[in-house]
Amino acid sequence: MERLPIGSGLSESSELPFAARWIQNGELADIYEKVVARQRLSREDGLRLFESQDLLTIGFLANLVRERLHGQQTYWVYNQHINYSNICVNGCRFCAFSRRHGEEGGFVLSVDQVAAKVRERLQEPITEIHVVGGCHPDLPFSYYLDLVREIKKLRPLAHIKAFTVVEVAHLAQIERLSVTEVLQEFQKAGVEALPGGGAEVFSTRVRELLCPEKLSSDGWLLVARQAHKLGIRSNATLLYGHLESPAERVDHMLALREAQDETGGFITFIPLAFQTANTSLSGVQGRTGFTDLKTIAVARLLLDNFAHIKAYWIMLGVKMAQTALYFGADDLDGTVMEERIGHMAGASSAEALTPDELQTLILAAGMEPVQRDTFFRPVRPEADAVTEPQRA
Ligand code: V47
Ligand code: SF4
Repeated sequence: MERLPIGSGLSESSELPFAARWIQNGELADIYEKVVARQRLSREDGLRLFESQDLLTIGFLANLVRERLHGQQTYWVYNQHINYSNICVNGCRFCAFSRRHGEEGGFVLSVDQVAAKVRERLQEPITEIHVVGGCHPDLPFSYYLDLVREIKKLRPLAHIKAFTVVEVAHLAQIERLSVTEVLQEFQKAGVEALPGGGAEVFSTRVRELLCPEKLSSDGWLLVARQAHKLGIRSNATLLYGHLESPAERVDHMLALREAQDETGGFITFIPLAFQTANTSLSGVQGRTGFTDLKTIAVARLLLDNFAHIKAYWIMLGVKMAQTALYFGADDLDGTVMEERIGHMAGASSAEALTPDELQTLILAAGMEPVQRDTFFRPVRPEADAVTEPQRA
């Protein structure tokens, strides 16, 4: 078989004879050729990538795709995370954040308390407010709508990315509304996108062990499709590094790829690295550096219809997230500012990074930082009016 040069599809100058020999004589040569020819990878290819210990080749392949799509551009967003409540009926075994109703440590922020958090940062040119919580047994729909309207009033120029597919389905259930009705009301109130949480791993085996109470994988995909149909785009996550097998990771990615073929509504894919502390899986040692980098890289290679792969520094740690930029990731998420889900489960990263810190990380990796909004449109702080009008 005729061997393709490294960098086919890229520039001549990206030919690397040593890397070419390494890859073309290696066990992943046929996958390399598919990647260069822009062919879709199969389930079998995904499994072989996870089985292989040739991490540098896997990273090289993922980086070919990343560079083809984004060159050296690496995205970050000026965002603020708000967790309005941690009270949840689901009790997922991997979650250290949630509490049952009435349990010590449970909280619900009032709309005024959420507004105060937004107001505290009005001087900063934040372009995205990310809002997630648990599945509260009886917070009324009006609370969620008031929350969104209040944030929108205070921050009319920011995008509101709020409530996972699981929260949306839960609300529909307790309010006896259709999912479409809930989504339409959210949309009218000011929700522009949904965060990607709640997908976990689509494997029924794992869900039965870890989150039997939670919306099923079919349900998750259905609600995401419904949101996309209404023009509400969303993210997609994979929680990895616990009881799931590599095959279950691959199948999860392929289910998302199929849904994305249909709707095109997913913005970015986010592998969430499992944090073990304070969970009932504390003893599980499911993650290594290889798992982190391979999962990002395999996602970049299998999810050929996703424009973006996020290295979420909160869960990965800053250094691993920076390294992941050479394993297929093109986005670091953002400033975040206050994070509970990972930190209550022992994440050792900071809870916030400044824009300078994010840009320094990207520059130190030899890449070009691009500030983006929720939909990955570039933000130029000097030119775009991103500082909100001041209100009392
Ligand atoms: O669904 C829960 C995960 C998710 C743990 O869309 C854990 O931009 C790791 O949705 N270790 C919620 N992960 C977070 C989420 C999110 C986060 C960042 C960006 C975006 C986005 C979305 O957190 C949950 C669950 O999968 N999670 N416990 C844990 N111990
Ligand atoms: Fe509830 Fe989400 Fe935690 Fe599961 S992961 S217990 S749904 S807050």
